[in-house]
Amino acid sequence: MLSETQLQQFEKDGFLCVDGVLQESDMQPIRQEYKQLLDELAARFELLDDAWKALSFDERYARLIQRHPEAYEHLDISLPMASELPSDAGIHAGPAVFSLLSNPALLDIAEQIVGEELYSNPVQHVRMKPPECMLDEVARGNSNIARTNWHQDAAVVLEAADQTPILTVWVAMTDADVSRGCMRAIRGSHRFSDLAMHCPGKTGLGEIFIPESLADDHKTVPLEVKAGGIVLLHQKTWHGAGPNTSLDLRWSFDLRYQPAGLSTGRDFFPGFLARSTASPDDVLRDAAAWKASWHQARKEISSGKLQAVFNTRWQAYRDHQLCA
Ligand SMILES: O=C(O)CCC(=O)C(=O)O
Repeated sequence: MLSETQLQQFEKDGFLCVDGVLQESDMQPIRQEYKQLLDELAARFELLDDAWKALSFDERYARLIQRHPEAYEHLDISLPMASELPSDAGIHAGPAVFSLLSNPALLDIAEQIVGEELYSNPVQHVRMKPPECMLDEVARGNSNIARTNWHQDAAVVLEAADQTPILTVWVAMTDADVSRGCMRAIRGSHRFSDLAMHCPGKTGLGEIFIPESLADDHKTVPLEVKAGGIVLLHQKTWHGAGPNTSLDLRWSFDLRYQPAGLSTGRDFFPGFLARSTASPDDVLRDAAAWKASWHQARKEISSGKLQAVFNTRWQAYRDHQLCA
């Protein structure tokens, strides 16, 4: 649980780093699930040879993503941000990830900020960033595997969620310091008046960004935490992440929670009730049902029954001089 001082710090700064929230026993099943997933992907992409077997987890991931950056979608915990989805689009919705989303230590903290009716917002990702020197120019433009441009999370969801208080809970699976490309933020930026101007992504719908020149006017704070620590972010806090200049993997999950009953800003993707005092029987406790909900969304989006729309509000700035 957060102390009163920590809660006030979060209010004031728009971010809070908290070490020691998850135990090794919380993280071990996720490491195990991803280890198995990497082997499955190695088989799919024909990398499963004797050399593969001799590699560590970090080395296996680096080899896979270097040769097949497109494999990333099978590791992510959301469907790809694309309006046209193939019926077999990749997503990882395994039971260990569902346990993380429902982890009592994370929910206790989220409840202190969001309230008792906690809904898991489906804007969620895994970020697995190998040393950036291993990546080519194209991969370096992908914030899931390399640096993350300045942005506000409120700008990443549709306008329908402008009034929804969405809390980002960023979970470190490895230590995250400056050399590994930890997040960085601008203190108090959640209290700047309007949403900042964001440019449409150059390399993908998810890559909208606040022009560097606007962020350059402010002092930035590195959000360093150890593995098992978390970073809380207000939805309007300006933040991003530097490159991983170390020789180690930088691995994190960004999860989001909000009060139940409000738009998530991506209502075509499935969220779920994670904790509730008013309707405890409606809390989702079944990992298989969660996975099925993502598969159902994929079916409906790929068949055209459901429309998936991302970040349309920033298209108007495509030719803006600051977006060049
Ligand atoms: O982990 C990162 O590099 C970026 C995460 C992020 O931008 C977020 O959680 O909103």
